Amino acid sequence: MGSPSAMQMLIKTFHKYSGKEGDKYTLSRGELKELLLEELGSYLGSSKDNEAVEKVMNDLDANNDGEVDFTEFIILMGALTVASSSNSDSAVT
Ligand SMILES: [Ca+2]
Ligand SMILES: [Ca+2]
Repeated sequence: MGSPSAMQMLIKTFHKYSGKEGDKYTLSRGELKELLLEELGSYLGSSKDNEAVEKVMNDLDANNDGEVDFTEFIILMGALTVASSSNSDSAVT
């Protein structure tokens, strides 16, 4: 079918935003916010505010360097997959 794998989608999405400023391979606070609002607006729902973004950022930034690297980003995607598994009928392996 030619549809990219979930992992390829993640990598593509990550790099679409991570390259905008500073380190090309990490998401700054601003880049993460943009990614969340553009790609995951439906997940954030009514909480599209700075506080929600800050919370996600703090949750994700495991090593507290102020940037979200790809490893940390994957953790978010894992959490979202778990959170949305109840209303999703697609199996990701
Ligand atoms: Ca960056
Ligand atoms: Ca980090």
